[in-house]
Amino acid sequence: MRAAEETLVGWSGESREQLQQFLFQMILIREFEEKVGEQYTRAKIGGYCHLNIGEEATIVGAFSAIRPDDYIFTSYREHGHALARGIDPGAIMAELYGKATGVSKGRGGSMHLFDRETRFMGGYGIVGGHLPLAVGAGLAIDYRGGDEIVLCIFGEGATNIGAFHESLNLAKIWRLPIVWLCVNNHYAMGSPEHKDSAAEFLYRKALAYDMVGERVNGMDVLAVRRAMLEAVRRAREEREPVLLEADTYRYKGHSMADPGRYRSEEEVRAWLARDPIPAFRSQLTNAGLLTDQEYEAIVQRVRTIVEEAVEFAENSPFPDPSTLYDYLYASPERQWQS
Ligand SMILES: Cc1ncc(C[n+]2csc(CCOP(=O)(O)OP(=O)(O)O)c2C)c(N)n1
Repeated sequence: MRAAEETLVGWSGESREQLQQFLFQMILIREFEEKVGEQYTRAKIGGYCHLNIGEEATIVGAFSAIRPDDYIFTSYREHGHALARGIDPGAIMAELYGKATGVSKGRGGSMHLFDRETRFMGGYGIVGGHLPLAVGAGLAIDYRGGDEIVLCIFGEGATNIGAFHESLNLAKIWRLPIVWLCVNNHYAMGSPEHKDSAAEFLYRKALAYDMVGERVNGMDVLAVRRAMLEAVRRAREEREPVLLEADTYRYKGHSMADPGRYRSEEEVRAWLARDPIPAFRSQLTNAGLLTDQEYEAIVQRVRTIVEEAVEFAENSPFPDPSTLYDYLYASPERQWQS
């Protein structure tokens, strides 16, 4: 089997089980998100809702390279990030439904998934707003003398926000253990990247802060994993923050409210031809690391998990109205009374 594994482009020692686990996670994200889209159109899920469909290889490759005690800060497009972190799909779906059993107790919704146990520090709706928070976490790690790292994920649109530049600057000055992962899906809502950014290659923005910047094929799970393993090593061992740009695509609109008409059919078709899931499946099959039966079993397992997640969300209660003011720093009730 070793010989077969060595025929796999980008292979760096992962076992057959681990490689199949990556495929499982990618399919889980795809099918979970497709179900979310379906339940949104049935009005089971409300509010803003952004899907990760197309970005699965970037997500799974990135999360495979970090430790359970590392911290994660991410944007509103984060259902797949939470799944790759190993958070219970039922609790994620319940959060999207606004149910009390959700990861954020039904108070956050799609954009604000949060799970302290897995150090998943959110889900943030303000573009680039979480980057300074990642600096704060990096500083806390440094202050305590820990060896965890922070993985901070954002879209390419966020690299044009002031907070991006301030955060990278501070991270470098203070030598904080942060991997900045820019998920470049080439559109910030309806704006193509070249209309928002003066720099053509976003990873080069790292140069302004004497930081290592690198671009990776975000449709190739093993390529992302390899680049991330090196970025994480640098951050953890050398206290060097790194900017990694993953070149990827979102197959759906910006959010559920966007039909995505600003992209040509040819462009979407060209990216669909690079769909990371069938590509990884055939890579594994050709290397003798996946049989058709094993593939079918993975798909079946995913479908059961997604169905169970929906069932759990459907059967869960909404938060009790009497708890409306729980978890707030200040109670509006008391302010009204005074
Ligand atoms: C500070 C701020 N400005 C504008 C918005 C509205 N907005 C929401 S998402 C988005 C696009 C961001 O694109 P990108 O950072 O590339 O991430 P993607 O949605 O592609 O994952 C914008 C402009 C916002 N949420 N916050």
